[in-house]
Amino acid sequence: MSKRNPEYDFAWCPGCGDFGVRRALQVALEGYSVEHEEPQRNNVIVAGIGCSGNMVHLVEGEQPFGIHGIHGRTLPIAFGVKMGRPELNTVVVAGDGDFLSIGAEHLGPAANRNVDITAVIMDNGVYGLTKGQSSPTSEFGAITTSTPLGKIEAPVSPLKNYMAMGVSYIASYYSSKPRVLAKVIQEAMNHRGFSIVHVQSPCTTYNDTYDILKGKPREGIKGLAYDIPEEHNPYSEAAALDILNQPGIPLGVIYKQENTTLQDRYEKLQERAPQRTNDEILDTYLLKI
Ligand SMILES: Cc1ncc(C[n+]2csc(CCOP(=O)(O)OP(=O)(O)O)c2C)c(N)n1
Ligand code: SF4
Ligand SMILES: [Mg+2]
Repeated sequence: MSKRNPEYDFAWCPGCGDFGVRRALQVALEGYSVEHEEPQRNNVIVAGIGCSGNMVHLVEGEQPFGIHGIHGRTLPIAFGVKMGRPELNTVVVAGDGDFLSIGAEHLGPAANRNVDITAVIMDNGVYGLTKGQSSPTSEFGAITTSTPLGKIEAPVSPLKNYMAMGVSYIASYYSSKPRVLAKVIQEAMNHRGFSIVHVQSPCTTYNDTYDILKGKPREGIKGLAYDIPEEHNPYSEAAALDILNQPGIPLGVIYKQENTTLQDRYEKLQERAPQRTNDEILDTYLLKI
């Protein structure tokens, strides 16, 4: 529980992957503030609803602004923040349920607009906060509280979906390596446009995937997670698609694309907009009979 927010009693279970993501996010926010010589309050965290969303109350140290919004609506809220205060570093934190189920409809528009927002997604393949229902990334056949006889849908492929929608920065990571994750999150914050850092963040209570991700090297069992080779060129769409078509969970930056942001285009539009006084604007609403 954050000392800064003693009125809240949010807590994560021991071993929850979200602790590692919190450490990484704190380091990235501090790093970003130092790099840009900005106060911490120029960072805004927009959180969804879920154990992952409780991040906004649990960040320690110097506090950024925080908005604990509505389930599935992190992107519209962050969009509003960015349009109103474009100078603020706006970061979404959400779970796989929040971002890929109820909130999925907002992904396409955000990618298409290339809104300058960074999303850090904590994927644990389950609805943790509501006690273990299946989520879009739960495996086919998964036995959960909402699928007692096994899930009958295939899991979605978040990284492939981001790519297909045109997200301009896509990274995939793992919560157990917070130092490396912090660097990726900071790079994503510096990316101009819509960036997503999709983090495997195991839920130790309802879906403990640590062994599946890491494997058991001593027993010769390989994990699903593997480092993207250093020679990978993230600016190549073909190379990114190649990685996405491999089995396993890639760790690293998969894709980057430099493009204008919605804010760039909006500023250009403002230059072309006719300058009017308030009276002239009001006048346009009057019925001329
Ligand atoms: C509109 C709305 N629908 C449903 C809920 C109930 N609800 C709260 S959190 C949650 C799912 C959380 O799963 P996820 O986003 O994966 O977060 P996690 O707890 O796993 O980090 C649901 C369905 C809600 N709060 N609001
Ligand atoms: S229920 Fe799962 S996701 Fe939620 S705090 Fe516990 S371990 Fe983490
Ligand atoms: Mg989840």
